[in-house]
Amino acid sequence: MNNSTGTVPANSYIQKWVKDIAAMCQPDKVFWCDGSEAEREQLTQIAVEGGDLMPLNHNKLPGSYLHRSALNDVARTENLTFVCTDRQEDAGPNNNWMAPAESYDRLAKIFTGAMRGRTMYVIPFLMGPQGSAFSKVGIQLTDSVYVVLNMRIMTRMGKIALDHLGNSDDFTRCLHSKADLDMERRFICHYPQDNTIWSVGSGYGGNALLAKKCLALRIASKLGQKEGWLAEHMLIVGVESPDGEIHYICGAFPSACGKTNLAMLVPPESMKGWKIHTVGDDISWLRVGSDGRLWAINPEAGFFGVAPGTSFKTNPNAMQSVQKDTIFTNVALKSDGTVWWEGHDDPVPANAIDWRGKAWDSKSGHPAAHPNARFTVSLKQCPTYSPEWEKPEGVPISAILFGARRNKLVPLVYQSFGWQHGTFLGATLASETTAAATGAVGVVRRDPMAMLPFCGYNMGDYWSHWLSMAKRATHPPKIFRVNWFQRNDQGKFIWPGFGENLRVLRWVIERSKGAGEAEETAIGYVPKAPSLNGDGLNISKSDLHQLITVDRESWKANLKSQGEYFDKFGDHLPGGIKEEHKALAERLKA
Ligand code: OXD
Ligand code: MN
Repeated sequence: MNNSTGTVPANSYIQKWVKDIAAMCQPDKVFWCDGSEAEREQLTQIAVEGGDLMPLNHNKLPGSYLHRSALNDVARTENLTFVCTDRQEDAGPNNNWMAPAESYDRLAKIFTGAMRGRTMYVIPFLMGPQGSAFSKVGIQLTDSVYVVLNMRIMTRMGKIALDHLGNSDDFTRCLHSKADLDMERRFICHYPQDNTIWSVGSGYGGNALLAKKCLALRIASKLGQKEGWLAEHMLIVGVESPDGEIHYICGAFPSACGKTNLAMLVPPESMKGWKIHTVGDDISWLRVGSDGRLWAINPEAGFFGVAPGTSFKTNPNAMQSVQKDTIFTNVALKSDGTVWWEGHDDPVPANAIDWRGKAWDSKSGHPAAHPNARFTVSLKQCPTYSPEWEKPEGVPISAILFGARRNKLVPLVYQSFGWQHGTFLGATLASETTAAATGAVGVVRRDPMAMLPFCGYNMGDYWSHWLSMAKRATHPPKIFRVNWFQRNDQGKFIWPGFGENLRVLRWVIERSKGAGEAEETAIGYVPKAPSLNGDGLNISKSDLHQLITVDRESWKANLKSQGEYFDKFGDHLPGGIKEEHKALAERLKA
């Protein structure tokens, strides 16, 4: 190819595809990435010269940079995200849908000539450990050097991916252009039948780092259905008890509900000898092992974490992770060339440059950092990083948590009666919305398995797939629902959360081993207070009681809204979910 930099891979499928896309997008140059250190330096320099990255104070934050996005491009745009299948019902009521031909046609018009005057980067990336049966390869083409540098942190990028792929055609074709960043011409389209993603008009993480939500969840969930595994919006954490036994737990929570915090929590003073091992904070791929258990890998290689609210008090391990080699997006810049956000340990700066690049002081009346400001950093920089992340077979999962933000109704923790009931607990997950997606914040929306924005096919079929796993997983993990977010009548959070969540994990592990005290209620097994209590928990008896009480009348009222939601899935709603809904109603009546 004329005017290209780097080594063209031998794989003829890649060569042909890149040639076709270049003919459409018409970049000035093609840059073939190899993932090397020298290349990182070169790309960083390009990004700094082009204004995509600003160097921070390298004495205080070595190797770290600030990126400011366009003002209209600060979160995932779910309303502009589509699953393009031949039949609309295969995308389901949970997805926006466009017919593939129409969508390719509309987007091709926007992509045509979109990279004129720009460089098109070719990014091969591997999702999952090298040599693992779990792993998948993608190739992303993009005109954003910021995207390349983020993908370099978030994935295993370059030669390692090409080596894994060899001469095969089996890779996800990911095309991305910022184009003109116009919301009217922004589309994030998925073509599961072609193993293809086209994203145009946004440079924001979840819209533009196509490895993450687009491939590792939307495309992968569909591949999982076809191939018999699960792609989930779940953290993976290893919990080691004082006697040295490690149990791995997966946890699904909607965006910005504390997955990153939970994945790297610090045990409280009162739980000496307990240790945490971080395998992942956002995405799990789960398969049935030959032992009948579920095994999980984290396909990613970094954290794309929410900065506001992160501090040495709330998440010391995240803070330690971002002391070097970090890309900060839409945080505030202090006069000493370091960064700040709402909830940071440093005092509110007298003045700063806000995320928009404007002078800011505490009287400005708006946050200095965008509420969805982010840090991108390698997993390996986390003090609790677990080398099990590299294991091709993954880690065996003892328990799955489904969590969400609910002021009232949902107890701190309860266990399902079995796999089918656990699937029902996931299917009925609902949460108050956050700033991670555009739209109103704080309204309750149903978010089954925390996958509503990320399930790449009909959610009813996805629940069937979940139910079918029980046939092959003879020793499946136990399933729990958790809620750290109950408030009292004064509007205050009742549960201290953060490190104290380990008390809940301790009970979860005991229950997974067939031990632990619980009370059987209409909604599931709820812990007895002493299982959570003990040294150092500064919480009144009545508050503790509220945390683990099942309010039958409120649950009865909730049944109707569950039923209305399920009705949307028509014939695709599996019998097992209907059965559980009916059984819950009967238990509540009894
Ligand atoms: C994320 C999200 O960035 O869920 O992980 O929005
Ligand atoms: Mn997420």
